[in-house]
Amino acid sequence: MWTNLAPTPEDRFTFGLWTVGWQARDPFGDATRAPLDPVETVHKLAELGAYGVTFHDDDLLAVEPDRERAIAAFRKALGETGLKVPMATTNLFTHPVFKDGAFTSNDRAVRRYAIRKVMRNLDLAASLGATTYVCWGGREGAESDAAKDVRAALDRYKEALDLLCSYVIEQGYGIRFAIEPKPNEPRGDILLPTIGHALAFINELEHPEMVGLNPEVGHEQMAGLNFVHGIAQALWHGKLFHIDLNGQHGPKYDQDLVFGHGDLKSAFFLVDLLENGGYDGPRHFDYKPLRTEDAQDVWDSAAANMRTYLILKEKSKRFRADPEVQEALAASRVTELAEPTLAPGETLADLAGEEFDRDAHAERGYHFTRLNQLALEHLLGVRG
Ligand code: GLT
Ligand code: MN
Ligand code: MN
Repeated sequence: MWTNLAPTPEDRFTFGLWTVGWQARDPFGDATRAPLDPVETVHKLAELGAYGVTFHDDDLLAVEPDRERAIAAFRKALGETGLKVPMATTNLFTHPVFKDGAFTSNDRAVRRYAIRKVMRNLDLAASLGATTYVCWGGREGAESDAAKDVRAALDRYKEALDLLCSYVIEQGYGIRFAIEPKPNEPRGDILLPTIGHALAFINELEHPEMVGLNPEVGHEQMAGLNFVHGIAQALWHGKLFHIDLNGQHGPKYDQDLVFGHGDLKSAFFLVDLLENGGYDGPRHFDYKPLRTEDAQDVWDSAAANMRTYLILKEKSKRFRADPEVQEALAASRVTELAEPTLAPGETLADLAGEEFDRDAHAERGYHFTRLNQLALEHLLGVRG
C-alpha cells in the first residue's frame, strides 16, 4: 500500500552541509558531535536518495582548512555521487566581525568586506552549477531602536543586493537571489522579518526579477504566522525561488526540527500546496538534528525529513482523490472562489441592481469543520 516512500533524486530533496553537520553547540552547552567531513556528507546524502547538497562558503572548511583542497575534495565527491548543488549561500553571521550585521553593519568597512565575501562564493557557486543564492540576514538587525537607522539600513541592504545582481549579470551567471526572512534570533529584531516585508522590499530593487524568497517553516511560525498562507502568497507573486523545510512548535526560539515534527497539520497542507501549486524547485531541508543524537541518529533524522515529506505527499493525493473530500470542498464552496466576481463582459452597473437575499446568505453555513475533520482523518490514517 505504501510503496513509494524511498526517496530518489527525482524528488529533488536537498540538505545544507550545516544541517547534518551541526555539532549541536548551543548558547548553554558545548558540541555533542564531532565535525562532519563534507565529503562524507555528500556520499551519505546520495546513499539516502537525496538530489543535492547546499553550503555556506565556510561549511566547506569543516575538516580541511585549505580552501582549494577542500573545494577539490567536495567537487570530486559530487562527481562520484552525481549529487547536485542547486543552491549556495554565504556565512555572514558567525565571525565576530559581523556582530552588527554584514550588508547593514554600521561599520562601512564591514559592509564592503561582506559584499566581497559573497562575490567570492558566487564564483564558486556558479562553477558548481548553482542557480539560487540564498541571503539569510541573520545579523542584519538590532537590539535597540537607537542602534540602527532602519531606513538607512534598508538603503544599504538594497545597495548590496543591487551590486550583487549587477555582478551576476556581468559575469553571466545563471543565478537568482533568494532572501530568507526571520523575525529574530540571533538579533533581537532582524530586518526583513517576514515573507511580507521581504516581498515589499524586493519591489524597490534595481533587478526585482532576479530576487525572490527562501522562506523557512519555523521562521514564519516563530512570529505566529501561517506558513502555508505565506507560501501561497509568495507563489502568487512568482517569488518562491527556494524553500527551507523544517519543524517548529509555535512562537519560541528557532527549533529547526525535522520536517513534520512540529506543526504536522501545517506540514500536510504545505506539502499539498507545494505539490499542487506549481512549485518545481528543490525541497530543501534546513533542520538541526537534536543535540541528544549520535552520529547514526543524524543520518536517521535526515532520512526522516524525506520520508515524512513523501508520506504527506501520498496523503495529499489520497485526500484530493477522496470523493467525500471533493463533495465537501464543493459544499464549502472552496472551488467557487476561483470564479471571478464579475462575469466576462459584466460591469459595476450589473452589480448595482442585483437582487440579493442577504439573510439567506448570512444564514448558510460553510461546513468548514467537516472539511477540516476529513483532512485530520486522512492525516491520522483512518481514511484513504
Ligand atoms: C542558518 C540559519 C538558516 C539559514 C542558513 C542559510 S544558515 O543556519 O538558521 O535558517 O537558512 O544562511
Ligand atoms: Mn531556522
Ligand atoms: Mn533556513
